[in-house]
Amino acid sequence: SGNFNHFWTFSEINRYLTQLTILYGDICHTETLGFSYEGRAMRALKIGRFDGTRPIVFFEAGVHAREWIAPMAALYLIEQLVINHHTHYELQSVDVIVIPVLNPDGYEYSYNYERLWRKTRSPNANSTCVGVDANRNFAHEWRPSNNPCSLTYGGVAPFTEPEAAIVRDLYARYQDLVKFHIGIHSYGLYFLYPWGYDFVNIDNWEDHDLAGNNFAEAIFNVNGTIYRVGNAAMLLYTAYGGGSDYAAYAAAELSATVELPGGGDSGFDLPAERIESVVKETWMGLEQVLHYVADVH
Ligand code: 0X9
Ligand code: ZN
Repeated sequence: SGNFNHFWTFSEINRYLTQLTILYGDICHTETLGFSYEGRAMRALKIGRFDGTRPIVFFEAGVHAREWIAPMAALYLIEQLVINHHTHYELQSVDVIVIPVLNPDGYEYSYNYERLWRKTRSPNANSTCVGVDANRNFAHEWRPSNNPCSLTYGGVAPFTEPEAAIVRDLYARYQDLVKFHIGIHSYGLYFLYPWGYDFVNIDNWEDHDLAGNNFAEAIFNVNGTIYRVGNAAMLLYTAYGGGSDYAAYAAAELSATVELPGGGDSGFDLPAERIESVVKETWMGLEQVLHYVADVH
């Protein structure tokens, strides 16, 4: 099993995923969904049968490079689901897809060169500024933006970034089998549901609110960490072309962005000593997401 006392390098993460599929090949496998701008594999761990009938819960982390705690939380979730597979009744009816590092170029760049890097690493025409915010590069309520140097630059068009396009492709492939989409981010202690592009609630916001409160309560019961649950635009800010909005628009019955705890000087550089307690409490919340889907479907 993994060591949650330090932040793993991208190659450590890949070795871990490969190792798990060797040891537990009967219940999980990895799939390379595409390649980043710099050619790194964007891998998913898939747990379950994927026979075209079972509901799917889809977790993605690491779309923002500097939010290192997010991939760690996704890896801890993977570990719990795979190693303790038989203790999770929800896995008898639900399939799970986890992308622990959706933006591997950015993650490597943040790890090796610039701790607070956020975006992808693709070049922008007529600019020395690099990268697009992949969480502004989705087609639902995408808006043109004119400043490639902005941290939230959405690109010249939706899905210019392979990091967003592979999520689009997953929805094209699995469509409404995907019942719940969770984007794992940091930081802020939020469970944010659509819509994020405007101050308007998604039709089934009450279901989102219930699922979010289950998530928050399970986490509160671990260490007393308090999450706020609500509409993404109202609770945080509006953002165009986000992945959670796209998921809800494309097919997912429920969709949320979770913002894990902050720490360190910037909020993103949580000290390594805190990883273990954060991923453990987060797992208790994410398990409720699986229960929600298993119990409803
Ligand atoms: O701005 C984002 O992409 C997310 N926050 S982060 O600090 N991790 O970058 C929040 C996205 C949630 N959606 C909206 N607030 N609309
Ligand atoms: Zn983020």
